[in-house]
Amino acid sequence: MSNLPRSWSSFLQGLAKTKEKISSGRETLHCVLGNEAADLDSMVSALVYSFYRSGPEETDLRIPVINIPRGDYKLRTEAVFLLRQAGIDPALLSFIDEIDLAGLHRAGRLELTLVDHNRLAGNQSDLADAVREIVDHHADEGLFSDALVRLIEPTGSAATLVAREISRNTPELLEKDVASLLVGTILLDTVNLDPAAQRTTPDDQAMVDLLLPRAEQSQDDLFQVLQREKFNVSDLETRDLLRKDYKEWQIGENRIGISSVLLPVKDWVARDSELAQGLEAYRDARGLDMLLAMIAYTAPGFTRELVLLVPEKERLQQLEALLNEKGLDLADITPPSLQEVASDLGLRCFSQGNLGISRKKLQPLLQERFG
Ligand SMILES: [Mn+2]
Repeated sequence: MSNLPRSWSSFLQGLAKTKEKISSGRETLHCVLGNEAADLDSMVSALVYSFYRSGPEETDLRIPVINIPRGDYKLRTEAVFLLRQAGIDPALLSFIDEIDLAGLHRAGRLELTLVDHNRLAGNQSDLADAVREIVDHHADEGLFSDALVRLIEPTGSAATLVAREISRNTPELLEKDVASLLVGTILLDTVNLDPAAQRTTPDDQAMVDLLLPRAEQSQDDLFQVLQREKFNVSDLETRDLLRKDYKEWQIGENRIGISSVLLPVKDWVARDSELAQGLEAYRDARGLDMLLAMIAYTAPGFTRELVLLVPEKERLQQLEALLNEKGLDLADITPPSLQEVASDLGLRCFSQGNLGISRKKLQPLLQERFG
């Protein structure tokens, strides 16, 4: 590689300066875009591949773009943790609501690298002409056959492919913080290289072996802390808890939203004295006829709870009847402090004795009854 990039710290400084010029400038920008789930792999691969492919001049900088709005960043708690540990200020990052990729493309100013996906999201398919490079570990959909770089292999993590490219060409770039970002991502994606998870390839193993000494961290410690942070919702308020893992369907005449939540009802109530109002605000903002929060946690045994918010009395009764008929084994645990407001709003909290009914299983039951 002739274009030896600068150091990681000067790359980050460059990003800070470039952010100001994105909208005002006239030059072509090369953006490195992760997928729209924006998990840790997408973020780290975009960041580190941008670093690797940036040249020494400010104009040769590649810009990582995180494919979610900035307001959603705090929901990716494991990424918040790992990037903070690597000393990255999230202000340096460009999120999808902060950079007008379509506008840049119309102005002929956009070049794109796709990482951690090889097909553009539906609402981004207009950007196809701008795609120059792809680094991904999903099944190859055979698109962009003219791309200058087309590195698509089924490794456990896209970060493995990024690490392998760097180690082959410019291994000196794999300094401590860069190595720790990459290896943390690979460990999380491969469930700590556990063969039982069937996500680990020899390349993942080889990159972990290469990166760990540079990251100066123990494999098990790093994996455990990331795994814990992934489920650490202590910084999230009710609205964020509801939207962290949320799906919505129109089923017959019902608009139905189901959140998966990791916090027991009693802890949730203790943390948010306005929980009922928070749930209602969330339901109202999305125009839902039914809001369900499916709660699962391990303390110490695996436990499920279910929160229903259905303002229309008849629909609430229909829903409860369906759930009982399908054997969810519900018992009312609506906290006393909520009872008055709960009956006004149509809010019920239950323990769910049947641990086998997840959101994936419940949705078809709703479809069958209300569709
Ligand atoms: Mn991935």
